[in-house]
Amino acid sequence: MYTQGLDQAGGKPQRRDALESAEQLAAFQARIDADEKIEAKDWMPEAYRRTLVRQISQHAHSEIIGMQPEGNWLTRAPTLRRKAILLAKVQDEAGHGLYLYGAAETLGTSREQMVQDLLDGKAKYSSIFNYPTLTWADIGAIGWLVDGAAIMNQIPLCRCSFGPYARAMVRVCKEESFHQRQGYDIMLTLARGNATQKAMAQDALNRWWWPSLMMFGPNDADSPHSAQSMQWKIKRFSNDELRQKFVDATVPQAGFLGLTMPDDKLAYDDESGHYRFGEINWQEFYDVLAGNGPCNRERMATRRKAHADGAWVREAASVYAEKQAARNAA
Ligand code: BYC
Repeated sequence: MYTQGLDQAGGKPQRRDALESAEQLAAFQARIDADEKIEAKDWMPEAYRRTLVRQISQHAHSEIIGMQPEGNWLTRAPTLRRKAILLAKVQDEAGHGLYLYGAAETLGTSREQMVQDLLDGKAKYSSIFNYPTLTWADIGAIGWLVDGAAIMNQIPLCRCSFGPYARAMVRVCKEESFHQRQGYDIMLTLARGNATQKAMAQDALNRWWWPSLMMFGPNDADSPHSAQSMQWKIKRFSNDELRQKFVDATVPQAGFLGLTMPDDKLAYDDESGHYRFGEINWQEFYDVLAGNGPCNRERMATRRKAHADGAWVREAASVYAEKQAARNAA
């Protein structure tokens, strides 16, 4: 649990928030309103710090767990070229996780603590990674749709008010855009292939479309954190705004592939200039968040095993660091 925000007062734990003055809070909001970047050592409200640790660490966990569905296809990629590309992509996701843990650590929570929160089931990761990758076309659909949704959400995060997060996102977004193109390239190859290949691409689109829309989070009216995060300019667009942008950008791409969106309510609305789409199955979303998606247990079991298997590496690295420090001191 994040404890840095707690003080002992009269023997009772008291949130530091209670000690924040109206002047401090107003001065902080004025900096945000003036589009100044907040840096790690600057004064910030404890609730702002907690929100960032929550969001950035969950984002980092998503990158790390997100390696699993695609890693599943590394040994079965159809060509050497596809395998090399997929390997590079999966390694990029590990890198994103590391930049993000680094950005979150500047807020005073250790990586060990954040990882422990994930392993203990206290911290979330993106719902999307609890779905299985059944065919090679799923790798195309993940790149096209999941990375496409991720970019839509992450480009505005490059302008997030917290400097270390915003700067980490610049590089992440560049890499995500390559990931999205490689996914679309797989889909294009399959869509232009024989009837079986085209059917595989359509099937992957059918299964990944709705979970991709869920990546943006609950509708604005049901999103407890949005209003405050928008006021602090952590979020620059609401969940529904980003979801709509994603739908508007992606529907024509499906048309170019000659694939059909699995939504009979999808229609272009001339008046608003947007695609209208059907109702998301929010029950499914909350079931996945509660740990009951198709692959939640498998994903966490794999992560716990990887963490346990890596214990000797962490131990060796810290003993080596201690030896170096002792040698330098001598
Ligand atoms: N899945 O008030 P809300 C990637 C949670 S990785 C799970 O709207 P907020 C990639 C939310 O955390 C993609 N949980 O929250 C990697 C909150 O729960 P807590 C990950 C979700 O934070 C490898 C509660 O629901 N991207 O790109 O204002 C390969 C209420 O929601 C989800 C990021 O993490 C979900 N889909 O907005 C390929 C981006 N949605 O914390 C690709 C950074 C909501 O109170 N994060 N929840 O227990 C964000 O932009 C925001 O945190 C969200 C949610 C838009 C996700």
